Amino acid sequence: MGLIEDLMSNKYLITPSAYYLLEGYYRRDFTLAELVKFARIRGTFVVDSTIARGFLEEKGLLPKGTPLENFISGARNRDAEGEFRGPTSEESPLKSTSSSQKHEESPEPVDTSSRRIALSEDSGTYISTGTTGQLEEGPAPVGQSGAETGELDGGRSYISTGTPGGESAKGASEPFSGQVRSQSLPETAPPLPLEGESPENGYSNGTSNENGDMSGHESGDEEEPLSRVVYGDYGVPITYEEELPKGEKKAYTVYGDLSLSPREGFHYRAAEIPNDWQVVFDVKNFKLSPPKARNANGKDGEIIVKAYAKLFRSRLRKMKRILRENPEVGGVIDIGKLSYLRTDEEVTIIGLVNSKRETQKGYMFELEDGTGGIKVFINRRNEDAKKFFQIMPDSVVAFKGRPSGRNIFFANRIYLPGVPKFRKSKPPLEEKVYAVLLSDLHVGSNKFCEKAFMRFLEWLNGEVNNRTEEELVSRVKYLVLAGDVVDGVGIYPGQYDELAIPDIFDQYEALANLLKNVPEHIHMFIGPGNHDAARTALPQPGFYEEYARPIFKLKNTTIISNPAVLRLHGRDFLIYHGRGIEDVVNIIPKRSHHRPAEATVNLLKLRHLAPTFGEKVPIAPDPEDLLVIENVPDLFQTGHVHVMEYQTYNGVFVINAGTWQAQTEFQKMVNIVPTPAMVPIIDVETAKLRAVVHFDQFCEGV
Ligand code: D5M
Ligand code: FE
Ligand code: ZN
Repeated sequence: MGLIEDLMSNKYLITPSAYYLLEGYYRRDFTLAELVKFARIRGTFVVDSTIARGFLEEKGLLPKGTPLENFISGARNRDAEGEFRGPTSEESPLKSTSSSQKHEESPEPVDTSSRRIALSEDSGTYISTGTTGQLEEGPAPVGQSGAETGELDGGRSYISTGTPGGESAKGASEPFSGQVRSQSLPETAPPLPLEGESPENGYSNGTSNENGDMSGHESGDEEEPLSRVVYGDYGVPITYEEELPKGEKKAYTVYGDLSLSPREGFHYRAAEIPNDWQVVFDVKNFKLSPPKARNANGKDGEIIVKAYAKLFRSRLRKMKRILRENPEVGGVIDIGKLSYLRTDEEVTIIGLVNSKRETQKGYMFELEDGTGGIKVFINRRNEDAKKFFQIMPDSVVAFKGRPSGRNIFFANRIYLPGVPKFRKSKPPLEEKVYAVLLSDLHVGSNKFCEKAFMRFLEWLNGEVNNRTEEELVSRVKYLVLAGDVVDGVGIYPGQYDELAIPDIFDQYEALANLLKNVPEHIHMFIGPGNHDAARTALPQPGFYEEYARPIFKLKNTTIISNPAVLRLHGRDFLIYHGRGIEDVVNIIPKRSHHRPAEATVNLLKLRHLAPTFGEKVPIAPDPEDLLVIENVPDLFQTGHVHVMEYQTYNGVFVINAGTWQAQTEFQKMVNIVPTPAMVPIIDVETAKLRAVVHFDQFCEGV
């Protein structure tokens, strides 16, 4: 048994990057018990690269302070998930937990050497991996300023269908039966007919399922290599197959025989409406060459500063522009010029929040703007003080107030970049057109709800239950897939056991074989997520064509980046896989994986898709920050957390498209409860929800 299996049998997990760091030493230089003890003392059951590195250092196998990249590229010629790490949190001089800084009201002048993010290229400062502070519970005022919460339970009715054909990949041939539950927004949708109204009307079972076998091919041939590593950008391993026991054969379908065509006589109004779409923002249109680091033997973290300095300068520049659009943000002055002011003058400063913490009487921030850094204090009695909880480290905000002589700025207002409350309405459309928003199909997982997805494909092909559904299907003109379109291979420990298709090439082939059955007049947009064969770090320009070729060949399909902005009939749809939600949940009190729309609103208010550096989301050291939400979209779609939810915030429709994967063993361990196989349909004209169609009853027991 290998390291992964040994750890798992002890209920420990290991990330791929940590695995690559440790595997060469396992059993030769350390035992399982030593590693488990090391992780246990640190209170984690996940061995990640920080734990692995600390462990190797303690064992004397890795010289203390060796930059990870150096160690890996020199000694092992591998990189670790694009993780660029400075000192670990224990070494960070800026631990910003409230306990370490208790009762401090008038702190000493800012020490520039301890700033987390250097904006200047020659600065000798560095970025810590960032304990961003155990924030104390406090009011979390999201939903203020006119947020409306979507009503999920409105207008639900149940319509029974016939017995749609379908077959599991395992070859079971009994037809499944069930219901399609359509859910429409009460104010926009006509009432749905009730049970039994026209269930079997024109329903055809003549899909390929009837002809039986959809089996693709067999894999796992003894002649094939038993494990494989594929390297992406920066030498990051993107996929690998764990070793198969010798001789084991796996048979699985790639849906090669699935062939649906539109129901005869079904009228697609959308096919007659002219296409009107544009990709207005795509990461591929920017030149993203990684910064050159000739020598990694400099001071700890120096490389990281150099690599990311441009990115943070770009962030600051873009956010300043956004903040200045707010008419209340006036009299902006560089932090470096504050000392020239008379102390009673009220001014506004804009900067990157390097750290924040709670003090006895209020909240303290460290702010930096490229001309200098300063501590900012706001009293807890101030109405704006509660915005403290919404500010994620490394985001950019503005403070209005007065500087004191002691290098401290006393703020009385805080401005988040935010979203204007009112916007010009867009001209109406001549005809209704709809867009279907999907995410996280995870094709290749044995938890992929294939029956439900096939039923959905049949539905798009006109196998509808009533007039309301007919109208919906008839006007669907666009279909968006926001990442994790396949399950990938080697994404998390133990994933192999849950793969129906253990080969990344076959997974994309399977996906393409499914999507071939989307009616041709529907234009598809497909972007990557963290399970896909793509650069792991954000932003993700697209899929690696070599692995995902079948989806590049699909008709009427545009491969988009993550993030991307689509303009459909003049409405801007921001499409983002959504990893940033994880950081929101970890940093902002009261946010939860189960309420992704709320968390997404927090990102929108900060106008950034992944503000915090060094936490869950790997961010590439690109010269430009492409994760700034420069223009407010009409609709903001995410995925990733596998929960369908939506709300409207200041006119922006925010929606998480959910998933097509039932709960995995890994998600059970971390208590993630997905809501699979729910299809939100968007009215493009209003960029808001038209209906949610349920296929989840076909996903039970997956
Ligand atoms: O993410 C599916 C869900 O699992 C999403 O809520 C994030 C969560 N997730 C993913 N990786 C981790 C780790 N390492 N720890 C805790 N939670 C995690 P997906 O991207 O589909 O795997
Ligand atoms: Fe996912
Ligand atoms: Zn994901």
